[in-house]
Amino acid sequence: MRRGKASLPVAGRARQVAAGEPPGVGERPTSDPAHAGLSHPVAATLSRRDSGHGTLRIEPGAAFLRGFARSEVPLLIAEIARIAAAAPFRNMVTPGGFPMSVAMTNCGQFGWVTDRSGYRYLSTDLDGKPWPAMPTRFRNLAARAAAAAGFGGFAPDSCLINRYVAGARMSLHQDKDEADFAAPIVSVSLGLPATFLWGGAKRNDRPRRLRLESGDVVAWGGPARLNFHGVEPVASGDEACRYNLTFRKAK
Ligand code: MD3
Ligand code: FE
Repeated sequence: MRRGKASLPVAGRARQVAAGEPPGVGERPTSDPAHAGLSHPVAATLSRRDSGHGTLRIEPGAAFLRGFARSEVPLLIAEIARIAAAAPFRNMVTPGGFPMSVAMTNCGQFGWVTDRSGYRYLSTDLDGKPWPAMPTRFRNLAARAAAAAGFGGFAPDSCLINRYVAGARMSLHQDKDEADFAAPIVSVSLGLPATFLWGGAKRNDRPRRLRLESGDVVAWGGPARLNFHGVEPVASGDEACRYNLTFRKAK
């Protein structure tokens, strides 16, 4: 992925991005027969308008599943605590030498890391210890969400866990450190809400803004797989931090 540009110095200032509603947003329930059982990636449009639990908004390559993981948020956060006890969150350093404001750890066969040597997937943490196994609950959630978005058979080998304390952000970047862009990416938001930035194929495409709340899931693939995206600085609130689980097929 490359937070090449995703990462900013911890002290980095928020980047202002103009808000924009997606044009012609269509809201469709997951049960809509026109979108059930899709055998290939469809697409979804993201919108800040409330779509209600269990609905999808469709536009090429991305599906927004509001509240898809809501019922299991406490269990997911408990799993994160277990993983972090074995593989601690780190503010990893970009190749340019800047510590990221987002702290990260991983579980699964491969984990995304960065240091002065570059961005890459490793089977161990930077200290040489294998990543904790991906919990069955994580694996199942990712596969169910991908399937609901039209990406059947998703088998992630990597789960990056991002932790955003207030002020942490991720600037616009593409996820391109994976071997095969045919596989989708599934993102699960937990804890504090955040404003997600969803751009186009080019860095200069003006991003749309989408508020992601605890339990929301987004799946990306097909024509949207290499879109630029980022996260605005997280505001403080009722919870200590925001977590994002990012499921990928790394290799
Ligand atoms: C849009 N994390 O770690 S993944 C990342 O909230 C990252 O922490 C986000 O971006 C976060 O790289 C959530 C969202 C995502 C992932 C892949 C995409 C959005 C995407 C690919 C294409 C378009
Ligand atoms: Fe990303």
